[in-house]
Amino acid sequence: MFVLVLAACGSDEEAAGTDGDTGADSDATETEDTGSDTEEGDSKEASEKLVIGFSQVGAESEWRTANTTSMQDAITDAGHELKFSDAQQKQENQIKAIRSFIAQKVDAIVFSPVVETGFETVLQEAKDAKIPVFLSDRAVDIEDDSLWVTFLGSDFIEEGKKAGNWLVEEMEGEGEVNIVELQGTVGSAPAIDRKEGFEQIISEYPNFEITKSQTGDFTRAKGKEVMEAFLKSDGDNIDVLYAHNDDMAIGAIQAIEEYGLKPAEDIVIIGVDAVKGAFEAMAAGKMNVTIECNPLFGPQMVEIIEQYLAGEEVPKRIAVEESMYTMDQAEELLPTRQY
Ligand code: GZL
Repeated sequence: MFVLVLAACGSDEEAAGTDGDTGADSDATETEDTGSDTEEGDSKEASEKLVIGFSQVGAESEWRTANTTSMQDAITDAGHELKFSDAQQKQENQIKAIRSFIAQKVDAIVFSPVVETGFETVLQEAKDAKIPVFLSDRAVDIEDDSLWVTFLGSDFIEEGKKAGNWLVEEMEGEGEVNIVELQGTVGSAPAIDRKEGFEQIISEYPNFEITKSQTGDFTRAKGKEVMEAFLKSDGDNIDVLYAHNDDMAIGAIQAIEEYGLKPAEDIVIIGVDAVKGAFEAMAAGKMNVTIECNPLFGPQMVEIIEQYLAGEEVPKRIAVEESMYTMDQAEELLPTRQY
């Protein structure tokens, strides 16, 4: 078990005697393993081995699966022990998982919150147990930012703005543009911010209007279901679909084809994530653009955890570099895509 001691307040006797905290304290200035039953070599090895609890949202999309694999591989490849929980997109399961990690006295918790609110109590419990929490992918809307060490993920507002700017450049001069929107999980950071970023841009253009907006919960099945309802109620007046992730866009493409329209021609299709499925749809001429949201930051997260537990300063927020890809690039890039 990884033990952090406070050079500032602990004498050697105190440090040697304590079974210690099992996690970084924000004042931690040095680290050592006080385990009395380990040799120098082992203790060095033991002190490097961490136990990391990872509370993941679920397995709702291609993006999520790639993010899970990236994080799990990074933790195990670094020689640490992984305790993994898939919350199946349920907040109560994430709260249970974090409490379980606390009870098991893990060294660190990686947490991708399914929604922005409702986690204050359990994050305070982790802080009280001196177990550092690292936010992965999604943020929480909590005043007290001492409840987590850092946030590593994307700038979702920027992603929404990229989608809006692409659309304006593509269709500015085309009169009235009626947009339907498939939102991500209600209350989640990506859904809130991708909507905000997109609207920041199109609100400058009176001829662009979001005529329908509903959650598809980031899944293909729900995306298809909601798009079917949009088409049924107003199919002849839809010019654009803005989907908060590619999985919902792919589900909607099926609905559009079954309705008898041509995706990417009769209805412009905008997705987010840049998963392989989107490149396949664009290469088939069924999707126009996808805004990249890179899930492959597992190694970066492990590095941050190790740095923090070694007593180094880490930034409060670390954004992942991202791009966007259009239909004309898809065929050439598809073989290079890693997720
Ligand atoms: C974004 C991530 C979102 C993806 C979806 O970082 O939280 O959740 O865009 C996933 O595909 O379900």
